[in-house]
Amino acid sequence: MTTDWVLSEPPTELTGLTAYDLRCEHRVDPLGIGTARPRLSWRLASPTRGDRQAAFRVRVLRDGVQVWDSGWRDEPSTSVDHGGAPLTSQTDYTWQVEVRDAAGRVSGAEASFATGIFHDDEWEAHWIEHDYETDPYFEPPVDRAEPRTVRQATIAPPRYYRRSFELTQPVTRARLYATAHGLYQFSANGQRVGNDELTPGWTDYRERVAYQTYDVTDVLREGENVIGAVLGEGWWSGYVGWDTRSHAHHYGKKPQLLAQLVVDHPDGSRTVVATDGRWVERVGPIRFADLLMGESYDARHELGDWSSPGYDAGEWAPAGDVGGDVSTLIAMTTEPVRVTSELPAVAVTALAPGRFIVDLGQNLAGRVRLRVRGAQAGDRIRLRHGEMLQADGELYTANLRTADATDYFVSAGAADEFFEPVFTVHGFRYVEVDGYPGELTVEDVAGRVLHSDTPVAGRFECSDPGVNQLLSNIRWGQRGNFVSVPTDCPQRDERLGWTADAQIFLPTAAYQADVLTFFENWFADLAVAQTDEGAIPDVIPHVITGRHGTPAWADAATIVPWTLYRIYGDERVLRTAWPVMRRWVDYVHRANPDLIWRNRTSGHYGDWLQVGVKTDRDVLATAYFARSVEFTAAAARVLGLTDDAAKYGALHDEIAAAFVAEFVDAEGKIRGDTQTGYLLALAFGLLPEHAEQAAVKHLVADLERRERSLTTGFAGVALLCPILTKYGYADLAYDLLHDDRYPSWGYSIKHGATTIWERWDGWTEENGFGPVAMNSFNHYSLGSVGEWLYGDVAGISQSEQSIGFRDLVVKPRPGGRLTWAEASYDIPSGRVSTRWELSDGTLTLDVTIPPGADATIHIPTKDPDSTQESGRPLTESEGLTPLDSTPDTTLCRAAPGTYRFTTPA
Ligand code: RAM
Repeated sequence: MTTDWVLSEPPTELTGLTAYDLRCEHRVDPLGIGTARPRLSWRLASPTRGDRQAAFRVRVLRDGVQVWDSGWRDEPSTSVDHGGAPLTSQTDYTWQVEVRDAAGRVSGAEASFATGIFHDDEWEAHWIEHDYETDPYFEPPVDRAEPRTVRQATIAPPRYYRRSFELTQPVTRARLYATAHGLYQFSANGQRVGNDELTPGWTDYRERVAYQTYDVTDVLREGENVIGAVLGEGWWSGYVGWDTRSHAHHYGKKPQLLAQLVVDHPDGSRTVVATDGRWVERVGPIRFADLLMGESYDARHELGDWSSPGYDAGEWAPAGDVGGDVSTLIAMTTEPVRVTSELPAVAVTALAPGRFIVDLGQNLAGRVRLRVRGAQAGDRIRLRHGEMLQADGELYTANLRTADATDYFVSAGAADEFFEPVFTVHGFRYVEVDGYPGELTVEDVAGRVLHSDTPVAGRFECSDPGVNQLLSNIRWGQRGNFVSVPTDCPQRDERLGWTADAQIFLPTAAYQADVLTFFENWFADLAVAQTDEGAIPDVIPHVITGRHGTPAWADAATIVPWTLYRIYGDERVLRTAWPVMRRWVDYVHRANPDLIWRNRTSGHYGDWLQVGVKTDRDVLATAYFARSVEFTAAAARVLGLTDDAAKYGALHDEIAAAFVAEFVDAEGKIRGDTQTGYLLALAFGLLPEHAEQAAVKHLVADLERRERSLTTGFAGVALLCPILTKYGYADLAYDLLHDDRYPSWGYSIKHGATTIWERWDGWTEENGFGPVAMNSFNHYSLGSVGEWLYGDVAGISQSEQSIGFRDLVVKPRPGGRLTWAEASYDIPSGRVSTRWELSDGTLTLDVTIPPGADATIHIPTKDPDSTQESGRPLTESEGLTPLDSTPDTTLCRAAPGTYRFTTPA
């Protein structure tokens, strides 16, 4: 287990300005980076108020010899691109950062990274596969008794590959570069290599196949060595999505493996062992594996020490060598999927002899680890996974559609056996264990939580258990759906990178984890999927044909890069995305010269899964058109593209004017008169002032008319609480937050939700389970309210002009049932924390601003003049500059440091 997905402790016992959390390409000590000019960054902490980085110096070293020195730079920046000669392929580097404070005191920190394989001609590896010429393609999955509802025969059993080789010299360094068309897990000399799961992850394999780099120095030795891998189908050739035309085999018909082991010896020589026809292969205990369908493991077919020296592989067959085309290979640029937590079972209920329901207490994406005691050889145990139970206590699986989510374990008859599948992942809270010998107990089952191991970046907690549960559900929604790509759901036959879901949830996701490289990687797939005309498919990676250019979905093309840039302050994101952004808005513009986006709206889902009302589709589309053009103009400004900035800036204003002319009536009502219509217009800044006020009035009136009940779907819900708060109706936002009537977040929580549901009516008292055709209980989209919890309730956000949170806005909003709330969040330059508490008529607000940022702090108060900081008037407080306060807010500007404000509440 790598992390338990909690925010790390900040550095302690500081004596002065300290650089910590060094990253190369935004990753900690990465191996196998793919660029010769990596981004190097660090965070700052200091025990001293007002402390800042006056200057920094970065050096890059190879074997202790300096290859680049940035020289001292009098800048507050906490990141720099390697500026020396391009780095060398397959080489280890260390790098050091020194930071100097205003008083001239210097401190430093060190980290490392290694480059990957930069040049195609360095690859000696060939793709290898099972030789289907000499062996029938399909080996029946003997252990899966049930006839399949779908074309199962396309899935072949995973195969084991191995290669034994001699090393005649000691090993100074050994790196394994590995990937697959399919899914792989490597072993060397009897040990598993690394702890990554579902490698190489899902990318648009037609263009980009990521290889991973592992350090295996300590595993190899002089004499005989063995490396080997088990290879499954995964996204390459297994079931993905629901599209019956091409349910499986999206990229290829059979899996292939490619790997290159590079061993350095003391005399400077190198041994390379690469996949080729000298590898041998065979089937083993995994008889069937598919991401959607599940896995079958027959312990009677275990291969013993198959990846160890001295093993007799006489019966293994030569692997088929299909050549060395490495044109699609790229270095892995983001954290892989890992098992990040293990959850103990909370309850086991016997339904019949040998048949049990296990409750893990949490809906999650992953799989179980099962202990089997006292089984006879050949006993078969079936595990079915589901998110909910039916009223009769049986597993609810109707919402899985054709995803079987069923694993099988066949015993070899040993006293104690363990089973955990390798090449599948399920979305579930409950497991039905059928065929278990004897009594199953909670000790026999654990939930293994799998997701992309994006570094945790934030935490939020408050006095209200319901709100904490909501936050927990949002976090688990993120964990369950950030599985290599941002998916809509982890359980049914879908699990696709729906673009609207991703762009809507991104701001919330970024408060909880560092998702920069995760989204950069996904955006690279978005870029390759852009059509010649400029449209963006609805799902990325692009595996569902015929749907592209949908309002709010395709706009991920502009929203994702601009949002990433704003949050992480890395211009490279915009440079890469620029052509995609421009081509996307030009596509919409060409089809809609009158600037109302009515044409080429593809499937047009509107404000998806609204309840009771339908937001006008042209309103939604045109608002998004304006938004995309606004961000395209903004990107052009950052990139110094003056003409484009002017052109798209003007276009944006014209779209906004067209929006008003077309949709806003004399009373300021927006066509359709729905909450989402007003929210879009307000949030995207489309209205002149008088219309803005009217829109707020109509929005509030609609909520009041409905007894403060929401009607928003995926698009509108993200804007609801932030916009109400912005316009002075935080009390309404809190009412929605605490509401537990249908439809609301609280309604699902009242009924036991541990994740965010796809639909407000996923389950209702009146109708029970919602429409079975589409009813996921783990969808993050409606969880986009998380942004408001961090940004407004705890009060951590940035000013409109700010990039990378350098200009923080600390503006907590005590309200609702809350008596306290707190959050911490890792911005690029360090950690921000806020905590407010109401007690005995006093509001106490604790704030920590890291070096590298400044903050405007808004302290809600009954009496602005009596606000104090650490018992002193603000004017006497070091690091603070009082600003003009309003009757209900004390305002000040704060330098880095830790502050405690108190004020009458
Ligand atoms: C559903 C997905 C997704 C949504 C699309 C329109 O199939 O689950 O959440 O974006 O439809």
